[in-house]
Amino acid sequence: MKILFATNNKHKLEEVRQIAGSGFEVISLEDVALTGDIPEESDTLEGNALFKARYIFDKTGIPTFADDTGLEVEALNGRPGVYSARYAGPGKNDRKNMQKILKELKNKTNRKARFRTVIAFIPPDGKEIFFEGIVNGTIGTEPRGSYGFGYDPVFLPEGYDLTFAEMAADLKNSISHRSRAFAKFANYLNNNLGREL
Ligand code: ITT
Repeated sequence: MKILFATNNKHKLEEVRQIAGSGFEVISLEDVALTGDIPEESDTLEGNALFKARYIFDKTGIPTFADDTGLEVEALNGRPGVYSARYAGPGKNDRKNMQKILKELKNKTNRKARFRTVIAFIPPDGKEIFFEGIVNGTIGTEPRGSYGFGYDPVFLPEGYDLTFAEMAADLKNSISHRSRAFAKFANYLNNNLGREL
């Protein structure tokens, strides 16, 4: 079964390929020779995920999915949320984004946060399907660890004294927002599309 992942983030692609295992062939934008940023202008994760998936499906005709992910911090009223990629301003820079959050949370006792991933999938008939995955946790006081990407060094998932960036990929993938959303997606593919893709 071949599905196209509309992402320019190679860490996400690698994660999803590990999560998918051998059940699905996840092909990339590179495999279909599409380059360039896909615009993200919606004010919801659902809107951005759908736009990315639809944009690439319309160009390729291949069943396509995209994910949009946000880090939602309780004491910041859910920010950065859908603006996670550009939180510290234009130009994506993980370090600056994390520093901004740590500064805003300085002296705050409520450090609760969650990662939320929304996957949008456009199947062969062109309709739109969504899957959500959430992991709860807290924001640490300084970045720790070198695995993963994005905000992983400051996020400690519930039940662990480790940041996502201190976890080997297998452990992050067994509990992460993205793997939870992808598990629902894989279940849908197995139940609805069989081997026809
Ligand atoms: P695409 O849109 O091309 O898929 P992106 O990096 O722009 O890639 P998002 O808009 O979904 O992806 O990401 C929003 C931000 O959240 C961005 O700063 C990511 O680095 C970060 N992020 C996404 N998934 C994450 C994860 O699993 N762990 C830590 N940070 C993550």
